[in-house]
Amino acid sequence: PSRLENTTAILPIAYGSIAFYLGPQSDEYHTHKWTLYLRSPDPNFDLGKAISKVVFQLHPSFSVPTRELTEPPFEVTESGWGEFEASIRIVWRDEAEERSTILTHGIKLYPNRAAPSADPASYMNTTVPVVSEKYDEVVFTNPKLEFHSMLLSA
Ligand code: SLL
Repeated sequence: PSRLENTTAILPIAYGSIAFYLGPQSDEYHTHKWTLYLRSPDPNFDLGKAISKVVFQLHPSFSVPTRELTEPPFEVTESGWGEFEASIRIVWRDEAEERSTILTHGIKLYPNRAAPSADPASYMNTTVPVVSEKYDEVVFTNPKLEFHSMLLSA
């Protein structure tokens, strides 16, 4: 009954990965250090107000592939050797009465090479990270009144 009618609420989100090549500190299984994250593109909005937890699902080669975070920053930092597709499940706060949102993100360790002849120095670089970020908007249809007003408050 407390759902608003003919209303949509929109929550902008940004998610992605940032990866650094480890250079001389590399070993066979740890060539890169990366962070997979979910954040608000609006620095004044605290995503923690809307989210009860974020579950990051990593590749099964990680010893603990499921990582749950109940407060910001919603991110996981790891070291590894390969690119893979991770999933990010957002569980909204109970009072929202919304189904969870599932995102996927390909963790990118290597930059796009312009040409096969590209200088390896351009991707074997320990100071320039490889960033892959997406911007998206979660749409809540006929949201609960309290959830809607919370999303509108900065
Ligand atoms: C594949 N793309 O499809 C590869 C999988 C998995 C990467 C890459 C584990 C690190 C660790 C890691 O980096 N896995 O064991 O700590 O086969």
